[in-house]
Amino acid sequence: MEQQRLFQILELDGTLRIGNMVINEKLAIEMYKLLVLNRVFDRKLVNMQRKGQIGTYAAFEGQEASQVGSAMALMEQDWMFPTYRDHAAMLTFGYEMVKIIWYWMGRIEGCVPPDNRNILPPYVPIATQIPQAAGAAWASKYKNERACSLVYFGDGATSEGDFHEGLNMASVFKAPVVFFCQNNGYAISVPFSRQTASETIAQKAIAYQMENVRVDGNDVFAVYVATKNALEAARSGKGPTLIEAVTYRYGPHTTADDPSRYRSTEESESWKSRDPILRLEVYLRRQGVLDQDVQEKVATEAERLVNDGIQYALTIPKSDPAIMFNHVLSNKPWNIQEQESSFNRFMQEHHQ
Ligand SMILES: Cc1ncc(C[n+]2csc(CCOP(=O)(O)OP(=O)(O)O)c2C)c(N)n1
Repeated sequence: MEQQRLFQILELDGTLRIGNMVINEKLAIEMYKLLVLNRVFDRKLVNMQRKGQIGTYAAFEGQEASQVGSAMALMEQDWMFPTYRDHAAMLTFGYEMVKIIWYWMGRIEGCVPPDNRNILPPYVPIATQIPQAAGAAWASKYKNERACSLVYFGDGATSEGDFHEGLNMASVFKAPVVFFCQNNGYAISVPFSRQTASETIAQKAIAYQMENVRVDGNDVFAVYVATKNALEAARSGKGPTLIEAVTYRYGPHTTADDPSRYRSTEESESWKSRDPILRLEVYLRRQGVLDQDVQEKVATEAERLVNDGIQYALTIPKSDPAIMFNHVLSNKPWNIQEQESSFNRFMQEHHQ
């Protein structure tokens, strides 16, 4: 079977594949600033984990273009359903940086969406968000709100029943949802070749009579255009699209993982020639809008913003562990009540 074409705009040498396509300079610079900001953020959060300031962390380095490009295509009224790895998407759409840090500090405050944005807290159970996004999109359509849902998930999530149920329902009801799969090659240690016998994730949409695009996930222009088109189609009643963004995570699955156990350094190094930031830099330099000076300014500003965010995040008082019994069920069943009392007794006896 012939493999589906990869949608690309930005070549590795900084030229555009679609010759006559006009990329707005202002947008390209905005993309660049966001890519750099997110890379700095990601690296500093890994450092925070190493210093014991946060418990664990799921890094996204390498996947910045997939997340920034797709989130930039959203409109204010849209809904975002992110996973535990989609901080760049969340930051791009307006989630406050400090709240992402609080989330990883185990603070409930990190799960509160901004007032003016429909951003769900990061989903950890794999694929749960997919049917929920289909449902939210269907509700928007029912209420004539012209809002779309953009739902993120990884290649591993496509093996869950929730993926198929969500796609099926969305397609039947022409729900305005964009299913955005970041195929980063691995689900923890499981490589793509062991995840599915399908050659691509995108082709899975065909069974649901759904539009699909397989896009170069390290090409921020292509991701942006593919997502924008899919959202426009959804908004105009044409139904959902499945986007497969082909990308790679440079680092471990989380800070608790050692990727050298299941993949070679040569493999991860080989992806660096397709790095999303370097690629955009080459383009911007060719266009004459980026030089050493601008590059340094962008980097310094990103450092400042992230350092400020971290400093502010660290001022929050230590969390009360007893809140782990709250916020899941409105009426606590007897077994949870029992656990809560025994926990409180233990804390009184040992920690007063
Ligand atoms: C329902 C469920 N099963 C298993 C897990 C454990 N788990 C956490 S991350 C992960 C891999 C997910 O891989 P993928 O969907 O490709 O996303 P990625 O982590 O690569 O972004 C698994 C199996 C979980 N969180 N939820």
